[in-house]
Order: sequence, then C-alpha cells, then structure tokens
Amino acid sequence: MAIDEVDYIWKDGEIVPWAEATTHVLSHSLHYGSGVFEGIRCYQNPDNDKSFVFRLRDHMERLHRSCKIALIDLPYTVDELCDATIEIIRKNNLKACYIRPLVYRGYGVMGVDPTGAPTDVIIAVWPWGTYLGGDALENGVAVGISSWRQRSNNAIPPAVKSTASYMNSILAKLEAKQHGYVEAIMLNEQGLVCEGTGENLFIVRDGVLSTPPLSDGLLEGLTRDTILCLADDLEIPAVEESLTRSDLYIADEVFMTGSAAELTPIGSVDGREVGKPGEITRALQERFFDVVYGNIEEYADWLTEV
Ligand code: PY5
Repeated sequence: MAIDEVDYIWKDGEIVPWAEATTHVLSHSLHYGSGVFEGIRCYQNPDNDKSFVFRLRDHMERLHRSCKIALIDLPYTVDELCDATIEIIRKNNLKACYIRPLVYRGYGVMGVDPTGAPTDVIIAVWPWGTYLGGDALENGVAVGISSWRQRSNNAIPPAVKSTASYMNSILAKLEAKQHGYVEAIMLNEQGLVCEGTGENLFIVRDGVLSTPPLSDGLLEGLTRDTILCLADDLEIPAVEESLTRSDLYIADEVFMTGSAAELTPIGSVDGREVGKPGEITRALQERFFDVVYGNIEEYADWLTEV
C-alpha cells in the first residue's frame, strides 16, 4: 500500500519536512528489529467536520508499556507524545489520518547489544483509507489459517508492539496472499487461535460474542477492548475464551478489529463460507463509527479533538 505523502513529520522533538525525516543505514533497529510502535486513527465526523484522535492516550500508554518490556528508555512522557501528535496533525492540516509513532534504536553501535544506541522517536501522519481493501468494511474479506505459528510469549512477546514481531506477520500475510486470501489468522504453538497479522479476532455463535484471551498470546488491542465495551452497551453477551480453527469454520459471524483495519467482517475462513456480515457485526460496526465520530457522549473521554 503506497504512502500518501504529507508535508511534515515529528522527529525527536522537532517538526521536519517529510523528505528530511531520514535515518542512517546503520541504525540499530534497521538491522535487528529493535523498535516499537503504535498505530492510531484520527477521524473526521462527516456531519459536523470535527476531528478526533481515537484513544490517543491509551495508545501512548501502550507504547510506554512496549518500551518497558523491550527495555527501551523512552525520553518522552505520555502527555508529551499526545501533544506532539496533535501538533503534527495540525501542522499538516489533516482532518482524518492514520498516526504512526515509532520508537527505534538509532545510529551509533553495532551488534545485538543496543547499549549506547540513541533512542529515536518519530510520529508520522498521513491519510490512510480502508486497510483491508476498498469494500472490506461493507462486504468482508476472505482469510486463511497460516501455516506460520504466532510468536510465543517466550520468543517475541505478542504484548509488545515491536517491529521484530512483524517478520512473523509478514510471512503469514504473504502466504495468505499467495493462497488468494486477504488476511491470515495465526494459531499459537498449541493450535489455538490468536489473531490476524495486524488485527484481533472475534466470532459470534448463537448470539454470543467471543474472542481469544490475552493469555493465548496476542496483542492487547485497543479496538478489541473498545468492541468488548460496546458489546456490553448493546447487551450482547461476550466472553474471552480459547478458540480452535473449527470454531471459526462453524461461526455465524467472524470479524477482525484493529486501528488500521477498524471492524472488518470476515466472509470466509479457509474457503468455509461465513457469509455476509451478520447482525451483531453490523450493530457493533455502526456503534464503533458513532463512537469514533464523537456521536456518543459517554465515550467523549476516548476522543482528543484536533
Ligand atoms: N494485533 C496485532 C498483531 C496488531 O498489529 C494490531 C494493530 C492489533 C492486534 C490491533 O490492535 P489495536 O486495536 O490496538 O490497533 N496493528 C496496527 C494497527 O495500526 C498495525 C497494522 C498495520 O492497526
């Protein structure tokens, strides 16, 4: 997916022109995948043109948690990172965009030991459309179970949104595309369902919403958490429980969630038809967009106005 360039990027405390936001080819993270990042969206309400970043603080807190696990000393507070995000969106005159904060170990040392490498931080913003393709949110996508296993808690912890994790995701994603699918579902070493390559996963069966527990080895997605809250509002029974691939094959509804993917229905799993997006998927999707557009007062705390 090509990047829609804008004018500026926030880099190490300064706003620099897009083309000048570069790094040395010997930067530590480029060689050893030692960075951590976030993915956030800013939405514009189509009715009143107001624009809001969704769960900005929660994302920056997760970035701090990722740094803690990865033993990276992040030189900016959550507040500073939130302020910098609003500043760079305004500077680029954007109303709706994707936001990509990245913390990486920069230039200065070689070898696996990162001691002495500087901690560099950027926040980039750009307009980004539907992550899983043009009509994905409307009609759903075909997915397949990957032959690659999810990185385990004792290999590369799925709780850390680290750049290194995405070698695993890239292998699964490319395999899925080779098989004609839009996205892959990863199982853990026990064969239990984890998540997509950049999304959490939900199923609905007999009116009950379920999603795998964090202990099965997956990212603690903020959209996942949002959907669990919205299910509660809509009085949809929801459980966190381990799922097998068969649970996906026989589910009434299946969907994926993520900041990039938003709430994307799944139309088939390994060629087993799920069908058109179901009633619960639709209801949650509708409420999700109402929340991110600022139409629901009780969720005002999740929004930072630009
Ligand atoms: N699981 C993985 C492996 C992810 O990469 C993501 C987010 C999620 C779950 C969902 O987390 P959240 O709901 O907090 O976004 N992926 C990033 C995103 O911006 C990067 C995707 C390219 O959605």
